[in-house]
Amino acid sequence: KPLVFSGVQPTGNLHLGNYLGAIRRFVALQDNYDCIYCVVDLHSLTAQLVHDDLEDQTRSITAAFLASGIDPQKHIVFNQSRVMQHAELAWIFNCVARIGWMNRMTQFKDKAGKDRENASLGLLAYPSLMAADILLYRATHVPVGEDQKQHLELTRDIAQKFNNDFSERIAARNLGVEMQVGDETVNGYFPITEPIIGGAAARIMSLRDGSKKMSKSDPSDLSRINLTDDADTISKKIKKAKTDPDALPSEVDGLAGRPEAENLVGIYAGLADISKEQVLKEFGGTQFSIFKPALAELAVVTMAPIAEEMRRISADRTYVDGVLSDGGDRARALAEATMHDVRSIIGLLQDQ
Ligand code: AQP
Repeated sequence: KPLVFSGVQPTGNLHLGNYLGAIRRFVALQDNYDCIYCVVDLHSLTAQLVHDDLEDQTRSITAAFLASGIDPQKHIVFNQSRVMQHAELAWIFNCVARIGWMNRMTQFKDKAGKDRENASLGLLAYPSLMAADILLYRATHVPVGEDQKQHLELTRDIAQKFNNDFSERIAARNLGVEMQVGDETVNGYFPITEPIIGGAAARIMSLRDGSKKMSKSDPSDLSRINLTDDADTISKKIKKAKTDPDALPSEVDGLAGRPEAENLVGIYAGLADISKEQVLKEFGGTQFSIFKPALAELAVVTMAPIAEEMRRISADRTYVDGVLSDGGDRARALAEATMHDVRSIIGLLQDQ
């Protein structure tokens, strides 16, 4: 059965990129898939070990999931560290994946910066833990922003190598399933997960620099719209967003070489759930002095109810903690079933 897994790190204020690129799509997938949505707190240690308020950050991401419309009863919402099988499978994948694969990850290069020798080993191994998150539930689909595409390809490589390396042992235990990989039908234990990426909001850029993605860790708060920003702050940030002096073009091709204009059109399209073409049909020829207020109004109308609901849910800490505890119990049961198979496939002795 198709199963969706995705996660968000509790590393700071959620922003419009996280919402449009990921969380909003999590909500939309609930009708057609079984979904597992995770606050990936172990991942948040990779770039920064000591956090002042990791517990509250974890609760806040959970509140954002719930406020956006994720149903924790029909689906599973939990924080990663409650289910220790994530770390266990990540260790096994550390032994499946090759160092060269990790060294090629652009996110590692970006986040490690020039002083690579001093980056944590966890930052290098991040994609291995991400593969474990996904494959622990044998998830078939993963909705993410475009920045995660390379990590998902690596997840597929890890699944494929595990399936190949252990093919005889998987078959001997009758644990394989037939699956389609490209044109080939293969038998394996782990699925070759499909990313769900795309649409106008797959990559929302910084409001201050159209060449950088909108990010929680950008030091400038003006670079992003936070999920918790009030109406005035949203309007101010959009007003101050970097643009060029020209009017909006009527065709998408006309956005080429205009990253800031393209970004604002993409944000509008994402918020209104329409294509960039449709936005330009309405606003082609319009100056930013007209387009920006329209965008600000749409952002406020879309985001304000979520912020309000987040505040309401966050006030009930017992409820939020209960969701995570219950979700953790349900996730653990699924995760342990997978790990039992994996230990058996590898030959790690365990009670039968
Ligand atoms: N700018 C973005 N546009 C579209 N999608 C985005 N995502 C992140 N930024 C954008 C998607 O949001 C989900 C959760 O991201 P994450 O918090 O787990 O990790 P991240 O990609 O590292 O997010 P940030 O905001 O950039 O955090 P920091 O600054 O801590 O690195 C993912 O699906 C991601 O693709």
